[in-house]
Parts: sequence; structure tokens; C-alpha cells
Amino acid sequence: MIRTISTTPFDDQRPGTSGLRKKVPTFAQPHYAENFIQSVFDSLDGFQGKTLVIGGDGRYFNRTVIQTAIKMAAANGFGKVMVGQGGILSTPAASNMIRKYEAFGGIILSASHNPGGPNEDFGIKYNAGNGGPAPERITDAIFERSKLIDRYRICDADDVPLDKIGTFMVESMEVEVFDPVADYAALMEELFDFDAIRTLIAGGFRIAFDAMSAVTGPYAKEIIENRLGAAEGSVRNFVPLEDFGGHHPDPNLVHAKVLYDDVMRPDGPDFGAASDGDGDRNMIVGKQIFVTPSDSLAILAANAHLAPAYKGGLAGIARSMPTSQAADKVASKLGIGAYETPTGWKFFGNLLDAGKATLCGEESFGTGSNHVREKDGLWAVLLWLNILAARGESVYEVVTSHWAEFGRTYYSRHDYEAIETDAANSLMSELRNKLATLPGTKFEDLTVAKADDFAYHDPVDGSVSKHQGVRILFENGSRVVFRLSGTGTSGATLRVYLEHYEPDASKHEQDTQGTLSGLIAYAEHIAGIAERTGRDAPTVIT
Ligand code: VG1
Ligand code: CO
Repeated sequence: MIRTISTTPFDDQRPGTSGLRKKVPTFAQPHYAENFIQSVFDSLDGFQGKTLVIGGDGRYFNRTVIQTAIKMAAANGFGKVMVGQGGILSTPAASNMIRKYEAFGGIILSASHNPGGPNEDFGIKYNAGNGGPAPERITDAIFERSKLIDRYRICDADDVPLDKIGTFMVESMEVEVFDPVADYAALMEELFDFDAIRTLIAGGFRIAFDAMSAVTGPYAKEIIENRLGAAEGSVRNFVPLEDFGGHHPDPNLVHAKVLYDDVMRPDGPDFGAASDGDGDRNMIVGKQIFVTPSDSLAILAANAHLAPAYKGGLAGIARSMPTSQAADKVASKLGIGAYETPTGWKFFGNLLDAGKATLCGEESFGTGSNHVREKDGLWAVLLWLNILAARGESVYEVVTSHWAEFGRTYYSRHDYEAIETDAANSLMSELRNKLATLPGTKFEDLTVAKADDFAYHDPVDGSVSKHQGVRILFENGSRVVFRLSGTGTSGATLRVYLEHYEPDASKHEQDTQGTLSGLIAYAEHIAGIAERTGRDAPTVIT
């Protein structure tokens, strides 16, 4: 039976960089998740009888909200729901399912790299029919609706047996529980030269992949061990756990340190990689070398033609504004378009749909291509392996020869997590107030060339997104960028992005933090971070 339930609005349901993210106790309040899901449906047109894909990263509360979303989809008139077995579906695999089965859209339950558990984070994101995160036009409409909502529709029905592959009915709506790995693995086989990677591995090349007890485990196990023949045990922490084993499923040098240390041992594996909670991020390490995500984008772009999917070349490369400019140098050499977008994958959707960009990337361990409309962790790992197999070189050789050709961009992000919201906001607004006075000012050997608050003009639909981060550009090409996170769930997180370009190959083996020390000092000087936040050091340095 379909029921209409009266409700009252919550005032805090504005989607952030990637959907609505809150602590589980917030989401578990009566009507909270229902209000948001109904606000999503109320902001869409024309889904009657169409298909909705639902999946999540397996974190605590995933199964509860999946059942709710299925019953609400049935009550709101969707014709069919496709849901991953066990409620599991990585973000890139969800994007693929939406596209492949021409679904109307999808609901992805994830808080990505944030920890999971009864008192940790949860999230809901809506993806549109192109498989990508809803653009701002839709997320704004969802927020407006959430402030007025007074009822939602849901049906009384038994829970769907999520662990059983098959087809079930909820009222007159069909629910298909599918194997979350099969279609995704098939797509990867189409894009890459699996034979070449198999030969590389059979020749003794050793891989260590850390799924961080999150959603990528089943995908990596099937692809890396079963299909590519890596030894059993190459994929670690491959069982998705509701609390990610108590860790942050965040693939970086802080949270994937064990893997990093293993690869750095003289007898360690040749290649290490890790992915995040929902499978869209990646970290790449080789013997003696950590590849920064910004470098990874540039290197993948310069070598993508070695993989079957990209052998015809790239249309263009897009990067988020805080991502280093290393990829721009590749685009310029290839004579293809370079695009700079605000943070968040939703801004790449139009460029990919319009065929302007083929590869996209973010400094936050996110890379992807036009094969789906999300960043894709395993895809990046496989493209790296395909390139290594084709070049017959190590990660170290590929990276250092890239630097020799294009110059090296030293890059780091300093995060100040869970600082006071008021302090963070006033730090940013005072920086904004200073911008006009900065050009021409000097600090030690740095001279400011330009300073602005980044605004993006979408070249496809003409939409404008303002206040996307403060950038200070120096005459020598260095940059410092400040912005506040849109994915955190407690207080505010200040991100400071630091970048220095070094064309001279004799200076390519320096320590990153040391090389950036002048810029770090400038950031403190101009923003007064220690005084305002009460922190004398960042929480996380990546
Ligand atoms: C962060 C990253 C951003 C990424 C977003 C979602 O956002 O900086 O690059 O797109 O997370 O990634 P923010 O607003 O906190 O800086 V994921 O893997 O959390 O979906
Ligand atoms: Co993620």
C-alpha cells in the first residue's frame, strides 16, 4: 500500500561538493533521509515508469536507506529499480549501470573517504541520466525543495532480499538485484589491453592493492587477481566492512601508509595502489616514488594513447582549479583543450558529454575519463598498468622521464580539519577582501601576479559558479589556493593548496615540503592560519 506521510522540513539539507553528507545520527532522525530522497524526486521530471539505479559503498546504514529508497521509488512511480547485490555498488560502477541500461538516474549512498559506523558519516547523492553527479541546477532545486517539503510517499512492503540476485516486486515496481562487478569488469576489459597486463604480471611484476575494507574489494579481487592473474593476496582488505575496519577509507600517504611502506621496502612490490570508500579515488605508488594525483593526471594524459580505448588520442584534458597545472603542459604539447573547473566531479559532466574533454582529474586522488561520468579508482590503476606494460618501464622511470620532458610541479595540500566554522568563514572573507590589493606585492622572493576568487563559466551551458576558491598566482608560476571543504561533517575544513613549477631537471629530486616552504610561509603570512584556527600545523598533509 502506498502511503503519504506528513513531515516538516530540516534546514540543513544543502548538498555539498558531492551530495548530502552528515553523521549517521543526523540521517537516522525520523523522516530525515525520506525528506531528502523525496526532495530529490520532487526536483525531477518525467521519471514515471523509468529505471532508477541504487547502490552504495556498504557503510553502516547503507542497507536501511536502500530499503527506504526502494519503497519510495515504488511509491513515486518509478517503473524499475536496479540495485547492487548486498547494496554494494561502487560510484563508477553505478555511473556505468545508469549509462549502460539507460536508467533515468541513480541514488548513490556514500560518504566516500569519510569514516563509517554508527557515529560516523553517511551520504546520499543523486546522479542524472548521463551517469554523472547532478549539476548545481538540480542540487540547488533539491535544497530549495527540502526547505518546503511537507509530505513524502512510501509504500508498506517487505524488505527486498538484497543478498539474492534476482527480480522481485515492490507494489507494481520491479526490483532487480544484480551482480555489481560483472558489467564494470566487462567495461574495463573493453578499455584496456588485459593481455599485455597479464604478460607483465606473469613476468614477475608484483602488485599490492589496498581496498581499505571498502567497496572496491570485490572489483579489485575479480579484475586484478582473477582476470589479470596477480597472485592471491595482491588485493588486501578486500571485504567491504560497515566501519571500514575503523579506518578512514582514504587512499593517501596518511591513511594508506602501511601499503606505502610495503612498496618502499627494497623487496616490496613493484606497484602499489589504493582506493577509497566508494571506489572513485586512487593512490598510485611505485618503488621509490609516490605519484601525486596531479602528476598522475598529466602522466596518464601524456600516455593514454598506449591503451586501446584512447589510441585515437584525447579531445581535451580537464582538471579542477586546485589541481596542479602539470596537465595543462601536456594539453598544450598535444595541441588539445585544457579546462579548469571548480572542485567536484559534477563540473566535468558537460565537458565530457560535449566531447570537449576525454580525461579529467582532481588533486584529491581522483582521475577518470569519458567511459563513465564519475572519477574511477580502478580505472586509473588499470590505465597505469596498461602504460607500464606498453612502455616496459617502472613507475619511477615513467614519472621521472615525464618531469624531464615537461618539468616537475611540486605540489602539496595542507588540510586543517574540524576547525571552528566562524573562524574559517572569517579567514576566507578577509582573504577575499584583500585580493584587489595583492597584485604587485612581494614576500621574500615571491611577487604576486594575480589574485582572485575563482568563478567558472561553463563553456557548454553558460552557467556561472562563483566563489570556488581564492587563488594567488605568482610571477614565477607558483600558486597558493585556499578553499573550504564541501564534504566535511564537523565544523569546517580549510584546504591550502601549494604548487611550484621547476623546469630544471637537476632540481627534480628535492623534498616536496622543503621546496614549498616559501609558499607555506606565504600562506601563513597572508591568511594568519595559526592565529585564526588555533592550529600550528595542518591535520593532514597530502
Ligand atoms: C573533496 C575533494 C574533491 C572531491 C570531493 C568528492 O571535496 O577535495 O576534489 O571531488 O571530495 O570526492 P571537498 O569539498 O571536501 O574539498 V569523494 O571521493 O568524497 O566523492
Ligand atoms: Co570517493
